[in-house]
Amino acid sequence: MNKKDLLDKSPNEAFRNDTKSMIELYRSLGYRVFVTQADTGRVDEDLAAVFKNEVSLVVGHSGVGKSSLINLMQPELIQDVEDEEVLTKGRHTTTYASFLKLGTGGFVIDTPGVRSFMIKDYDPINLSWCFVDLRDYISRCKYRECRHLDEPACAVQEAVKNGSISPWRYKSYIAILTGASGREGRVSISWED
Ligand SMILES: Nc1nc2c(ncn2[C@@H]2O[C@H](COP(=O)(O)OP(=O)(O)OP(=O)(O)O)[C@@H](O)[C@H]2O)c(=O)[nH]1
Ligand SMILES: [Mg+2]
Ligand SMILES: [Zn+2]
Repeated sequence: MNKKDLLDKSPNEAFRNDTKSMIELYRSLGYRVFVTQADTGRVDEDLAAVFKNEVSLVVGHSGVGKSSLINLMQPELIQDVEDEEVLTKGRHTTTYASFLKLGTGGFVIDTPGVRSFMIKDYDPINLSWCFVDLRDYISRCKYRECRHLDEPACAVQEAVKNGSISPWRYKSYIAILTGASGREGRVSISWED
């Protein structure tokens, strides 16, 4: 999570609390979450250590600071970053993927920002398996081909309702499933419509 400074100075308390809860949620699922600020000019040592001895790919929405973070790790080429922060997401600064050797160790592929993505030949069974927190439930659904969307006797929907699965994660799942990932926040849950 980059741009920590903007979070710290946000007057929106609900946004600050939600972001903190989301970081904790992802950590509880076993993901390593780094909270960074790329424009301090100093690299986060723990983050650089993740890249060392590996080939990594940096992916995320346009303007979040991917190239800025990579530039702190002494890449063989300095990547362009947006001159001034533009609030309207009308353009991408990085327009092609580049493979870079890092002075701090390892190789990285910087990619242009994504606005949304969709898995073209999605298969709900494979997709739901990619969500570690859905795995325990998917085999307990009544229907083997359950998409966990609006099917009856769905163990995943039950787990969301009783709080065992975070609604944020479930919304991420249905956003990708339905091809609405760019509007993730606006995906609604069928029983809450
Ligand atoms: N406030 C703040 N601004 C940042 C931070 N990191 C990067 N920025 C600014 O955010 C803007 C976008 O940064 P980029 O590194 O170009 O973002 P990107 O993710 O590579 O964007 P694309 O190449 O379009 O995908 C630039 O103006 C950066 O200076 C940060 O930690 N805090
Ligand atoms: Mg970039
Ligand atoms: Zn199901």
